[in-house]
Amino acid sequence: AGCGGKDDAGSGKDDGKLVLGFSQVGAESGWRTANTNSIQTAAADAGIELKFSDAQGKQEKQIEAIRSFITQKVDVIAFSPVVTSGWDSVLKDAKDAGIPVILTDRAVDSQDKSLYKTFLGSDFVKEGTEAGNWLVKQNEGKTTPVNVVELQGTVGAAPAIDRQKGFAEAIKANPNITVVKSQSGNFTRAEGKTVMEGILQSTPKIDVLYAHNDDMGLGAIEAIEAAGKKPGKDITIITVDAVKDGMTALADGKINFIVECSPLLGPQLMDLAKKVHAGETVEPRILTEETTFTQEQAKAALPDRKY
Ligand code: GZL
Repeated sequence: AGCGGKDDAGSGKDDGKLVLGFSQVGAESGWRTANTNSIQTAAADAGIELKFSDAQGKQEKQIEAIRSFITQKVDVIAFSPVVTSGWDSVLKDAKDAGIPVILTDRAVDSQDKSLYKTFLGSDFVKEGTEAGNWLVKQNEGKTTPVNVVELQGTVGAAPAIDRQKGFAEAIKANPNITVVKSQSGNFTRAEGKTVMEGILQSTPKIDVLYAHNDDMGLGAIEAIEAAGKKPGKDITIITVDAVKDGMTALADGKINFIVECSPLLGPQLMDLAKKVHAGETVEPRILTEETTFTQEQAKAALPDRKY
């Protein structure tokens, strides 16, 4: 032990760079890959040292990563919470350690808003509403029943909870539109396919598929085609995200409408990390810009899509 001089080793600031610890959900979808790329590229561009952890979809691994960032005394912690609940304890530890926390992409249900400085991400209820409104418009004036199958995202995740809520509210405008089956496909292509295979066996009349992300929709398309039905024609398909594979299927007529959810949060996250590290006040809620796409709009937009 030295003569009590300041120990810089644990400060994580070996070259004066801002050190950001980021805990990512996993690598479950095309959206997540694009989100990770955006964060890693933006950190490099901003001269920020990024400590990046992939939790493979497990909350306990995210909590472990956040605790490790606290031990390493990083300057700022950011994360995309895989599910909404169970974060208060570890966020309190970060607060007690004087490390500011930024939420990106998904929300937490903590009542104590002092546990994080800001939440940067989409309005998932609005995304669900956009999907529902489009379907209502497509069925304006019709009185025939419209049976909807819903592939939900990860159970307990903010986008799954809110996209279901927004959609259910919007389709109340036409009582002939009903969700006859709703099941989680965990935001992955593989599970979207297996869950849709089961639903195709058990549900006689399916008019519409509403999938909470492109990846589950693309998996479901494989099951629909294997069952001898035409996706986009026999079954109208609505998804959320607008990643390249989804937009390609939309342009090809296998999907009918996509609500965009932008994964490109990296640059804004780095600006926010610098601001909170400097002790500046930031907006508590920062909404990402996003739109919707029809088949024609997808054809026009595809050449310029970044992800
Ligand atoms: C939404 C994000 C969701 C995407 C999915 O912001 O949390 O998780 O919609 C991803 O593709 O898996």
